[in-house]
Amino acid sequence: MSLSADLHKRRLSAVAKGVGSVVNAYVDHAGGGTITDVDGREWIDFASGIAVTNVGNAAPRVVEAIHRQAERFTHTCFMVAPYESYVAVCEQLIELTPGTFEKRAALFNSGAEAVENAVKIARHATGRPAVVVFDHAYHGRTNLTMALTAKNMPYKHRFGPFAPEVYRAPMSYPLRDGGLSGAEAARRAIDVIEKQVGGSNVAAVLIEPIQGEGGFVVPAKGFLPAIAAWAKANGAVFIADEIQTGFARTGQWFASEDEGVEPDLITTAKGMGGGLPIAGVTGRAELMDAVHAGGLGGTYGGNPIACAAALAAIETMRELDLNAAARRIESVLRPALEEIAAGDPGIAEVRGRGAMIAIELVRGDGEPDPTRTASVSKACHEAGLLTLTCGTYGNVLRFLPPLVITDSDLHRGLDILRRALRT
Ligand code: PLZ
Repeated sequence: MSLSADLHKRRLSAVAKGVGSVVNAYVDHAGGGTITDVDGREWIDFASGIAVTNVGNAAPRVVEAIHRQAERFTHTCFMVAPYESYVAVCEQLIELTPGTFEKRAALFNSGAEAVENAVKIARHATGRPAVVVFDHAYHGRTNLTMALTAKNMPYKHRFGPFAPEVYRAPMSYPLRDGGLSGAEAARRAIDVIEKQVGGSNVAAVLIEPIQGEGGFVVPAKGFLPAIAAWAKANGAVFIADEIQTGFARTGQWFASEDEGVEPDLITTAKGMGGGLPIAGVTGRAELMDAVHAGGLGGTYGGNPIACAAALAAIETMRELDLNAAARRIESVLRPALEEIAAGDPGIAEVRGRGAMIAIELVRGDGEPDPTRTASVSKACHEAGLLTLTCGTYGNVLRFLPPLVITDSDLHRGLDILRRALRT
């Protein structure tokens, strides 16, 4: 029996079944753009641990920073005895997020926790209850964020009742909304918000600038600015969930920048920590500082080792210019995928931005094809390419390579994908 098979057997009698894994191979080590399992099998990594290892796995600066910090102290709790690196991460968030207005930041452990806190802050600052989210949205698995997330299986099924005062508006999804322009799609969403919620009840409008789990849905140009403008005009907080899109993933520090949108609050996690759990809420000082002292926090939020890793990850992004790297990855992946799509009627669209690119698979009648998507993904895994699926209909194959991946690994990955699509 292989070592992975052995570990898998142990897992089945120790780990709860509700926790899934994409592959049943157990990792021994990973670096840059590859992952090697305990049997010595190597995968080209087009997943980045779901858009986390933007700086690569075990990135040298991150590893060194973790070592150094672990020797000084591992934990004091920022709410008990504060330390510099927490402040420094907040300074970086303030500097890197769009908007030149006065900002503040606060640190948490996970994306869901950041989203929860952004909603808490928006409600507190506005004194209003309602939160508007969109079709296909993904914001997490905690009780409030399950309510914010759209898809039932596997995220919400039988886990209710969910938090109240969450309202869903239609998303701009050009492939599936008849090609509405951004302005038209925004009009449609705003109509729902105004008629079904009422502008003056809305604490926050929360949106992923490019949807992640929901299918790498890129809204039509003009949609995000129109929704942000509506929020502003109605005294609602515009929150961009950049947990998946942030930190150089799309070729800019944040995807909101693409259309010059300046969110009131931005949630971040994943890529910011270079692999360690850390998350943030960053935004307008008057909103962030509206909350009473002691109103935000948690035992581990902004843990010193995670802060050290985040500072090193951000430094790596700057020094290696990973925004440019993400654009270079797009320049390799997009034309190759478009060429593949041109010869494959089952691929309805190639979309995304930077190193966040996907293909949406459909059947002959144009309906979503989750079956083929799952089998292509599985064929990729068997041939040594780690890919992920996503989408409300499970018919989107997404590519999220680490931004330090080499061109040769990108091409090797594309070759595996081509073969997997043909079989
Ligand atoms: N907001 C936009 O993408 C996490 C979740 C995978 P956490 N996405 C991956 C899964 O099946 O659990 C995500 C996201 C966006 C929020 C989150 C939540 O971040 O760190 O997983 O809590």
